[in-house]
This record gives sequence, structure tokens and C-alpha cells, in this order.
Amino acid sequence: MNPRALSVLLTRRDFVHSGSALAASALAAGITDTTRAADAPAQPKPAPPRPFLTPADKFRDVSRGKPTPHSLKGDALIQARLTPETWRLEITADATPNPAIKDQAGISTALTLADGTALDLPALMKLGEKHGVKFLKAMQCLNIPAPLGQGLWEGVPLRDVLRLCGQLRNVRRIYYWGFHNNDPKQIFQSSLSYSQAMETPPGELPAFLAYRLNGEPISLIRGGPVRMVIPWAHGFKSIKWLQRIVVTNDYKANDTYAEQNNDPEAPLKTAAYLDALPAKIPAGQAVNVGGLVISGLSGLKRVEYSLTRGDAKADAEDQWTESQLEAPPADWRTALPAGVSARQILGFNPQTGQPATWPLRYSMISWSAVVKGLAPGKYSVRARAVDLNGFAQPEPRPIQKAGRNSLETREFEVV
Ligand SMILES: Nc1nc2c(c(=O)[nH]1)N[C@H]1C(S)=C(S)[C@@H](COP(=O)(O)O)O[C@H]1N2
Ligand SMILES: [Mo]
Repeated sequence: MNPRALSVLLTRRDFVHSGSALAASALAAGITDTTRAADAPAQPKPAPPRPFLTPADKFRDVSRGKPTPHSLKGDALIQARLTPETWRLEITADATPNPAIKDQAGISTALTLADGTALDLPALMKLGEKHGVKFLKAMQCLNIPAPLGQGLWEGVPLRDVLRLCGQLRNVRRIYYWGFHNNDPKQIFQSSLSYSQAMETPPGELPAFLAYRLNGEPISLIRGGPVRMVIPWAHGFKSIKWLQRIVVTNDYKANDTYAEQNNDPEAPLKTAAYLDALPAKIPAGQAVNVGGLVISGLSGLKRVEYSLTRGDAKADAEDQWTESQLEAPPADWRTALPAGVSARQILGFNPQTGQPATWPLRYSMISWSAVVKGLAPGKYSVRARAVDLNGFAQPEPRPIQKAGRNSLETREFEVV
């Protein structure tokens, strides 16, 4: 039996405890052929296990502004209203004159600093006691070909926050932005359509105002005290240091990211990412290929890799082989912060505490493959995700400015 032909799921424990990923995969597949396990070379090191949740300070940071809001300290932080005590959110209707708009948007209860009604953190968290959501999400920049990190985010759906404002009239979009050193040139803003904010389909995930990450208050560097999190989108919609929401009858997206030729409505893309490999690998030693994969809007069917000899003709057809996907943690308590039950997390079955799909949509897991018996020479390896509609990366989105997802190549030499 060829373990590669099976849709084998490797558990994180296997990554951690097994000296041989192949033996681990054989075990995971219930293969009790001990000769195979004994055959497997002892020396290859499996890819280092990644924690399912990325520690808040280990996310890759993408922050605009000089100074960056997260570098402020002491009084500057208080002036910026970026401490839990000073944080406030204003929600107003757009009054900017606009010839394209016949009827301006209206709001029956605006929340403003001027009249002392702006929302503070205790009020937001109080709302969270009734309407709070928890959600696992990989943060991925549309412009960077590597995931930034994965977190358990907690907060209040935007729709429930907007309901504090009573009746909204003539609203087509919701604009929002965060602290920007009081310099309009530094605004980093984003937007949703009215219905994206208000009408979450059953089983889907709401846009929400997050105040906890991995069971802790959101740190300043990750956009705290309060950050918008848009589950289905690339990072640029998840505005950090959130302070302002403006409802508007303008039908245009205002996203800062759109100004650099990015598609402001591109949802998170299903895509595989390849880890670096040692430059030289001794002949006879198995090669562990692997990386991360994000399940985007169209879900994930499998990850495939292809191996090409350095001397192969450039137009040689790639041979794609299915890889193994990391299995869900056997015990979710080991992957989640203390006190958080998987049953409470969106995308999990509230009765069984098991994920409704795997990988969870908008989250990431590891994938891996073990390649043996390579003759000495130069090789390049590529990887691609295949989505649930059968489209192989970079399809169906070959346009890079709708999400960086071109196929990555890594090179190594068997010596
Ligand atoms: N206020 C603000 N929010 C922001 C940004 C920013 O520069 N300023 N960058 C955005 C972009 S482009 C990305 S990819 C994510 C990155 O989130 P992270 O720094 O927590 O990894 O934050 C988004 N939110
Ligand atoms: Mo980004």
C-alpha cells in the first residue's frame, strides 16, 4: 500500500514525536507494517511543529504610519486613545458633500467624542457578553506570499455594534479606520457593503470588532485595544487601532489598499506555501517537503507538490503528487487558550466540539510529504493548493493583485 495514495492526515503529535514523518504517516493511516516503519531512515528531521495559534508577538507585522501607532508610549498613547481606559469608537453618518449622492446617509443615534457618547471598551465588552463571537483566522496580506500568523480572535459582530445607532438610512457602505497620528495622509482605511456588515448568512462568519487574541487582550502591536476582523478577507480589511466608523451612501469602496492596484473585494485565497529546504541533502536521506496552506473562500481539497530534476527540460510537464495534511488536534484543549472550549468557536459543531470542515475555512494548517530515493543532482520543488471546485493554484485567480498566490519554488541538491 502506498501511503502517499491515501488521504493521510498527520497529527501535530506525529510531527513532534516521530523521528520519521513516513513512519508517522503510516501509523496515522493505521498501517501496521512494521517493516515499513523500520525501513524509514532514522535521521531526517520532520519540519519543526508550528503551534496552531501564532503567539501575538510572533505575527509578521504590516503597519502603516510614522511613528507606527504601536511604537507610541506613555502620554502619547493616552493622547492617541490607545489604552484600554482611553479607547473610544465614534460612529457617525457621512456628511461629506458628494455630487454623486442624492440622499446623504443618516443615523438616528450617532456616537461621538464631542457629546460624550463614543463607545468605550467596557461597553463593547458588555455587548460581547450577549453577542460575543470567537473565531480562528489566519492573517494573510494580499501583497506578501507568506501567512502572517493565525489567531483565536474574540469580539462583537459589527452588525450588533451598528444596532446601537438605531435606524440607519440610505446606507450603502460602512467605512472604517484607526488611529493615524492625526495626519490624514496616514489614514489606513477600509470598507464593507451594508449587507456584508448586517446580513450574515447562516453558517457564515460575521465581520467583528475584536478585543481578544489567543485568550488575551489584543496587544498594541496587533492593533489593540480594538481591531476590526473581517474573517473572509485579506489583512487589509482587518483595521488595527480601530477608532472610527462612518456609514455612507457612497457606493464606492474607500480602501487604502485599492490605491495600489489591489482588488479591494478579493476574498482570502486558498493557497499553499512552501517552507525553505536545506541547500544540500545527503543521498539516502529522505527529503521532508512541507509548508502551510490557507483554506480561503473556495475551501481546500488537497495540497500537491511536484519535483523536477534540475536538468529537466523547462517545458517538462509537472507531475503532481498529493501531500499529507495536518489532522485536527486530537484534543482541542491542547491547541486553544485555557478556558476556551472548541464548542464556542464559530465553525465548530457546538455539540461535538469538532470543526465542521477541515481545514477550517479562513484558517491554516501544515502540509507535508516525504520523498525518498532521490539520485544525486539538483532538484526544484513546487507546491499548489487545489480548492473544493477543483481549481489548482494560482487558478482561478491568476491576477496577483487579487491575492499573492503564484506557485512557490524551492531548490535543493542531493549530494
Ligand atoms: N490601522 C491599520 N490597520 C491595518 C494596517 C495598517 O497599516 N494600519 N495594515 C493592514 C494590513 S495591509 C495587513 S496585511 C494587516 C496585518 O496585520 P498584522 O500586522 O496584525 O499581522 O493589518 C491591516 N490593518
Ligand atoms: Mo496587507
